Amino acid sequence: MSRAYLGIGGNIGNKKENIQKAVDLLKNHPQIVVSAISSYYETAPVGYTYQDWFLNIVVEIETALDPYALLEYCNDIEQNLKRERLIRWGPRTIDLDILLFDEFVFNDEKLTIPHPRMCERAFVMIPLYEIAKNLVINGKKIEEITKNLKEKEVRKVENI
Ligand code: GSY
Repeated sequence: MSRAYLGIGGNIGNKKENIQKAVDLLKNHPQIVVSAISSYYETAPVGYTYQDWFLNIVVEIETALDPYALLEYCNDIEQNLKRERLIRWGPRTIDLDILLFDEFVFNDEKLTIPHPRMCERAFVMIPLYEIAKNLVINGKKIEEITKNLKEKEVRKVENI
């Protein structure tokens, strides 16, 4: 079994319901066990800033799938939830990103692991740190990476 971390988020429609449906679809797969789920976070948009705030979480899974099969299943979930994404970096119904997959480091035309922009993104690192305090990413402790990110643009939602 492998351990992987996925970032999930969206900013179109019912954000919480879309994230919950994505988590349920992960749980439905016979070769995936969802082992930890972060809190929900309201997060300022990164990339294209003239759009609504996102709702984001990070989940930890145990899986017998290989990274490409996992990527395909994540894409299926996005299709299943009728993902809308009108412009690159722009608003979207749901997005599932593979952040980490065991200790793998690789990069090809389909998949880059660790996710290439994850360490700059508070909306990824803050929920990830909540559920995985001892990770080392690209040789750096998660604690160090996370403390340099702007927490003010990422608000943990207490009652959702
Ligand atoms: O890569 C994920 C999609 N995305 C997000 C997101 O999930 N949250 C925030 N806050 N900004 C984002 N920009 C993009 S692109």
